[in-house]
Amino acid sequence: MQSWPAPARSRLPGRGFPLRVFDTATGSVRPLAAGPTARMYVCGITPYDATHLGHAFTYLTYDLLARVLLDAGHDVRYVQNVTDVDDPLFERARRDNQDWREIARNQIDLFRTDMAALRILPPTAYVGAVESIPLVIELIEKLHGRDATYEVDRDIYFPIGAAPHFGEISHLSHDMMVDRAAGNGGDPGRPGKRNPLDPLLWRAERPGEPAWPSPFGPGRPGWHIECAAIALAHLGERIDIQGGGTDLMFPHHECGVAHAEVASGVRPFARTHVHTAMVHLDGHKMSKSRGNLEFVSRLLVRGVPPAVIRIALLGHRHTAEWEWAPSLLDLARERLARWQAAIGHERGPDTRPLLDDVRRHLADDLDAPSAVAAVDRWAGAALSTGGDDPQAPALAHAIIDSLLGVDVEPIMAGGSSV
Ligand code: 5CA
Ligand code: ZN
Repeated sequence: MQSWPAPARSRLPGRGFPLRVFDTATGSVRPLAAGPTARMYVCGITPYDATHLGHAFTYLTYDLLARVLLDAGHDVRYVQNVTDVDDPLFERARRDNQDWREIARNQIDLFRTDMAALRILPPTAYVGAVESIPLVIELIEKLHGRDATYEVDRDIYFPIGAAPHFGEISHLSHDMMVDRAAGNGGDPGRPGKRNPLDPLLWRAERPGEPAWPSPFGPGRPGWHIECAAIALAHLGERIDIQGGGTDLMFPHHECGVAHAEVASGVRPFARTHVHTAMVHLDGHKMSKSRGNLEFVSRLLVRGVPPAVIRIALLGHRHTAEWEWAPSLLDLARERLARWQAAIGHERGPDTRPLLDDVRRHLADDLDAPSAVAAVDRWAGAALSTGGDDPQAPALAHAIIDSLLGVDVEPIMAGGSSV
């Protein structure tokens, strides 16, 4: 599947700091300790109701993470999927009397456009579930060979009893796991399952649903096995970062990791589990099911510059939930104007402390708000006391562009923008 165009990235002097990041499985901030090539898998959208600001905040998290790794001298191999075959997508297609393939196509296009507008670094491989069905079949066969599949009325399940470390990412009680599985596409109440938490690997064909041929009969993949198959095939048996929103911790990531580890025999599949906290609106998680959404494209159509949206999102840490409010755009607009004016000056204050601060804050568990505050301090000094370094405005521009992903168009003192 086609990814979106990569934004230009300015070069910076020196090197960034090694990243420390909060890992869900251990519940602690730890050094990432990736090799020269960092491997990252991030769960992509199910293509309907894209791109809301919760999606945007999640993909901004991994954009910042990739920027920190690149700045520290790593290559980044980044894979993201598209869940372009799934129950919620079919439900939406039925509701709107549209073809699910067409909804998926249009929404993936919209998502790409929004990501490019927000200058989110694209994955090196952007991979659809439909195009990966042969990989899924191969992985189910591998699990079958390891005695880690069973059948319930032609559907194929994964026995979590085959995964001795099941539960060690999310650390939930059995009852909480059952509850979360029920609310996230699972079927804990289905008779005939060995364990209520066992996830579906292959769903046999049902009338009115799309199906693909397989050695276990026509049908379609379960959700978690798709991401496991794509990650294993495109990144290998061990990755550095598994990412997505906190809503994916259980059952999705727990099950996907169990599939990968049982199939490969390599543990841990993911060295670090990074989860982005949920963006809320009207007091609840911004979600398709509730419909409390604000869209990137709606803001863009209203004339909000993409840099303003990005700055509004950068004001929040990825580890804490927050509530969207339109007033955040006003604050971001004012902030951008100050940065533009500061960079429009012919000279400015020394940028070495700025570069050091932005690098240090981002390497500290992606502390974007503190990095933004460091830019504010530099811009404040540029606008008040001035500074006499003729290189400073261009360097500040490069720092903000390369590490925060904001391309600040300078506004010259006369008011014209360049
Ligand atoms: N296709 C699956 C993953 S394989 C999926 O969860 N799709 S999604 O469209 O529902 O969500 C896409 C990404 O956005 C996921 O990583 C999800 O965790 C994240 N996300 C969804 N809602 C929010 C929100 N309100 N705040 C932050 N992130 C969110
Ligand atoms: Zn996923």
